[in-house]
Parts: sequence; C-alpha cells; structure tokens
Amino acid sequence: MLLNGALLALLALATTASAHTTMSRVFVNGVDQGEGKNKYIRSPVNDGQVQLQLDKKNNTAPFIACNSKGDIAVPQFVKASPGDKLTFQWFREDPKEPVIDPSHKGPILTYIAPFFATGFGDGPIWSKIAEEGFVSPAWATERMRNFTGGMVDFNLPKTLAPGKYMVRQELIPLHLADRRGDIEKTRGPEFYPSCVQFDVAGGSGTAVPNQNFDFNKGYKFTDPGFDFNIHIPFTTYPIPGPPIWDAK
Ligand SMILES: *[C@@H]1O[C@H](CO)[C@@H](O)[C@H](O)[C@H]1NC(C)=O
Ligand SMILES: *[C@@H]1O[C@H](CO)[C@@H](O)[C@H](O)[C@H]1NC(C)=O
Ligand SMILES: [Cu+2]
Repeated sequence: MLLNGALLALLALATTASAHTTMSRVFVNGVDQGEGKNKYIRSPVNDGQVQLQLDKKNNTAPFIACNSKGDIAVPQFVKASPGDKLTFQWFREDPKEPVIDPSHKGPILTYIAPFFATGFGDGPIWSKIAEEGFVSPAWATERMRNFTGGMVDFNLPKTLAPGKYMVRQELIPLHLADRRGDIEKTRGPEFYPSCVQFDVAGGSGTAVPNQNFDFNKGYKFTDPGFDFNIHIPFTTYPIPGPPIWDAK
C-alpha cells in the first residue's frame, strides 16, 4: 500500500485476504501441476505478507522462511528432475489486479533447502537458486505482473541430488523501503515468502544445498537492497542475500 502510517493502520482493519498476492500453482517444463494451495504449497494464513525480524526480542521471525504455516507439511509433492524448468504462478483474487498491485515493485528471489516436516525452516539451511532484481525497464514483480501473467521461471540445478526439497520463492515489494522497518514500524520492504514441497528424482547429480543461509541472520534492515528508495532515479539495484549457489 502506498500510504502513510496512519492510513496504513486504518487500512489494516479493512484489509481482506485478497489484498495481497499468494502463490497458486507450479508448472514443470510447462506442464501445469494443478492448483497447489495447501496441497503442495505451504500456503500462508491470509495474504502472507511478513516483515523482517518482527520479533525484535528474539531477533527472529520464523515466518520469514516459509511464512505463517511453514511448519505444517502439506500432503503432496511436485515431482521434478534436476535441471527442469519450473514456473511458479502468483495470483490475487481481484479481477482488477489479478497478479499484484502495480505499486508493489521489487525483486523475486528463489531458494532451496532439504525438505523438513517439522519446524519453520528458519535456520541455516537455504541456498539461493535464482534471483531477479531490476532489469530495465522493469522490476521482477513488474515483469511478472505486466508481461507474464504472474509466472516466474527458473531452473532446478542440473547437479541437484535426488531427494525431497523445499523450494522457497519470495517477492519483496520495495514501495515502502525508503524508510527502514526497524526505525518506522509500518515501513521497510514487504516479504511474500512461499514454500513448495518437491520430490526430485533422476539425473546423476550429488549436490546437496550447502550455502547454509539463514534469513533471520542473513537478511538485515540495513542491507542496501532492503534500505532502498525505488521512487528516485537509480542506476543499479543490489540484490539481497547470498550469490546464486554453485551447486556442486
Ligand atoms: C521467541 O520466539 C519463540 C519461537 O517463535 C516464541 O515462542 C517466543 O515467544 C519468542 N519470545 C519472545 C520474547 O518474543
Ligand atoms: C506496468 O504496468 C503499470 C500499470 O499498468 C505501469 O504503470 C507500468 O509503467 C508498467 N511497467 C512496465 C515496465 O511496463
Ligand atoms: Cu502491500
């Protein structure tokens, strides 16, 4: 929402489950795997927007990993093979803005971790497999909204070892990120993390995610990619998090 703090507080009361976007389905090499919410996607409660280190006392926010229901396994797994082209689709139940509000501009990052059946996945278990920031003329979320109908493509590493995994994709709208969230509670980037359960078979790879990235420790309010003003001219955008995992 592109509003000041007071209005935001009022709006929070009126906000419905459809105010923000959620991940709805996955395609494997272009093949639709069907509606995935609560089936193979650990879909969040409501719209699933989370903030960084909301719980300042602990300096942790377990929802930053796989969102508010990240600790509850869902019944299905998407079957895929190393190197497959995956497409995650985001959808918002609003006929006027079926993907995401156009104000919500920012990067889209994708991570992988070994499957977990319990806990929120908020430890040092993640490796980054894809990222898109600002590629002129569009932000990643803008490209997804304007040009691809909510679809975000990336590939599973060719060298990935067979096994069960969680693949986490997050949208990070930066429309309020010109002020830091730890300084002003209603500001800072918005995070929409969503985790998909995968069963990967085939290939001859042996690479197991080993970047050991922990969102609570690795993402900071002061990261140049989070403390960033998209409303003034800029030349480059520094993508947050680790580099892409060199899956070996
Ligand atoms: C710290 O986090 C844990 C786990 O999420 C939670 O149960 C606990 O209440 C939190 N402690 C404080 C002081 O917020
Ligand atoms: C995307 O669409 C919005 C609203 O329709 C528009 O304001 C914006 O300029 C578009 N962005 C690009 C890169 O086409
Ligand atoms: Cu918003």
